[in-house]
Amino acid sequence: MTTTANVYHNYIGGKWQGAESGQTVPNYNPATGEILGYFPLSGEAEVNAAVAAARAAFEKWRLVPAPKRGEILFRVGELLKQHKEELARTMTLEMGKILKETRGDVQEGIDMAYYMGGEGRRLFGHTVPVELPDKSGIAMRDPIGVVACITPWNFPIAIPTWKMFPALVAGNTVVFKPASDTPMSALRLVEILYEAGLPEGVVNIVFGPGSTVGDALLHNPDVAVISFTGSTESGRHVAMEAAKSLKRVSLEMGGKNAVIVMDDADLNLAVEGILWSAYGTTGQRCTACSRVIVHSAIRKQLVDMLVPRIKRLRLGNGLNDGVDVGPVINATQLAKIHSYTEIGKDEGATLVTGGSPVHEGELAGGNFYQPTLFTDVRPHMRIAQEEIFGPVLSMIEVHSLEEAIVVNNNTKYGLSSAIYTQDINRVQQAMRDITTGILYINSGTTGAEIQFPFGGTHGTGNGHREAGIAGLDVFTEWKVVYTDFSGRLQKAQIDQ
Ligand code: UN1
Repeated sequence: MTTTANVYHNYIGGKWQGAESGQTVPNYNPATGEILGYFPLSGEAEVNAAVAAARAAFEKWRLVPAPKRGEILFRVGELLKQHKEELARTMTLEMGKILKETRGDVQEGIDMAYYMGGEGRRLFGHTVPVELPDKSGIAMRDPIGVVACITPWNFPIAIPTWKMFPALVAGNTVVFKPASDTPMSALRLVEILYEAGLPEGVVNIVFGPGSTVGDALLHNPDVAVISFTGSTESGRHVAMEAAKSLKRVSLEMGGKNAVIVMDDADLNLAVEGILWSAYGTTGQRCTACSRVIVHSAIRKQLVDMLVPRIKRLRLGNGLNDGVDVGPVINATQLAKIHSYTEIGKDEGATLVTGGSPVHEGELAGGNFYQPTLFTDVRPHMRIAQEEIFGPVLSMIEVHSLEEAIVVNNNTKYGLSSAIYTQDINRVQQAMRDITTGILYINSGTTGAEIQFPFGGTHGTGNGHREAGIAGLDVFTEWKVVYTDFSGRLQKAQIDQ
C-alpha cells in the first residue's frame, strides 16, 4: 500500500531519534487496514541509550521534592483533559475500540494523574513506637531507580499511566516500551508529560517488539523494576529472564472471568452486565467476561433474553456513531479467536450465535469478528479454560451456588468475577469463597476504579497490585531509620 504516513521516532534523553538500523514498522488501523504511521524498529542499542538517560536523570529527579513531582502530574491531568477527544480518536484509529470506550481509557489516565499527583503530598510511611527509651523509628519509601514499563495495546493510555504515574511520583525514572500495535497513543502521552514540565530523561520511549526491545530491558543491569501487562506466556518469560539479575517484577496477565447468574437474579440487569463485559472492547480486556455460569433453573430464560441482544450488537468502525463493537486488534488475533470457535465446536459445545470473521461491505478492510456465544460448555473445555481475548462467550450450566463458585475459581487465572443474586447470604458466601482479585456484586466483570488495588491471583499475576496505594509498593523500597538520642549504647533484643 502506498502511503504518505509520517515516520515517528523514539524519545531518548530529550531527543527524538530513529533506530540505528534505520528500520521502521507500520502502524495499522484495524478497522480499515490503512497505515497510520511508521515507528522505529529498535533494539538493544536504543534500549541501552534510554536506560542510560533514565539512570542519569534519576540522580536529579529523586531529589525533586515529591509535592513538586506531584504538581507535574496535576498538569498532566489537565492536559489529558484538554486533549481527551484527540487522544480518544487516536486510540480508536490505531486499536479499534469505540470512541465512548477510548474516552473512558483517557479518563482512567486523568483519574490516575490526579490520584498520583496527590500522592506527592502523602507517600505515607509509618512512624511507630520503638522498644527502647530515647530512640525513634520511621519507615519511609525510597524510589528504586529505572523502571521499565511494558504495556499492552488494549488500554493504550490508561495502563501506561497506572505504571508511569506512581513510578514518577515516587521519584523513579522510566523507560516506556508500548505495544507495537499502539505506538501513536503512547507517543502522545509522552509528549503530554513533557508539555507538563517533566525534566528531560525522566521518561524515555523506545518502540519495537518484545523480542528485541523487551528482552534488552530484561537484560540491562541498570533496569531495577519491570512492570509488565500482557499475556501470561510473555509474563512468564519476563519473570524468568528478570530473575537472573533479581529485578523486581510486577506482572498483570490474563483472565478467564465469569459472571455467575443465580436463579433469583434480576435477569434484565444480568443481561446488560453480560453484554457490556463480554462484548465491550470487543472482548479484549483482561477483565472481560468470557464465561457465564448460569443456574439451571433460569438457563433457558437467560439464553432467550441474551441471544437477540447479541445479534443486535452493531459491528463497525469505532469512530462511527451507533457502533457497539469495533474490530479486533490484528489479523493474528482474528485467526486465534476463530481457532477457538473451531475448538469449541470440536469439543461439543453448541454455537448459538456468531462464530465467524466478517469481511463484507464496509468491514472488508478490517479485522472484524461476530459477537459469539457458546452454550452447553463444560468447565474443563478449552473454551472455558483458556483466554481467547475476543468476543467469544462460553455459557456453563450449574445447579447450586457452591458448584458455581467451584467452576468460577477453577481456571489457571484469577482476575475478576461477578455474581447476580438478590440474596444477601449468597453475596456473603461469594465474598468469602471466590478467589479472584476483584468481585462485582450485581454488575459485570469490568470497570475497576483506579483508587483500588487492581490485579489477580493464580496465573493472572505474581502477587503485586497496580493502582491505589498498593500500586506504590511496586515502585518503592522501604527504608527504616532508627535514631538513638540516648547518648549511650542501647542493645535491642538483649535483656538489659
Ligand atoms: C485491562 O483490560 O487490562 O476494569 C484493564 C476494567 C478497566 C481496566 C481493564 N478499568 O475493565
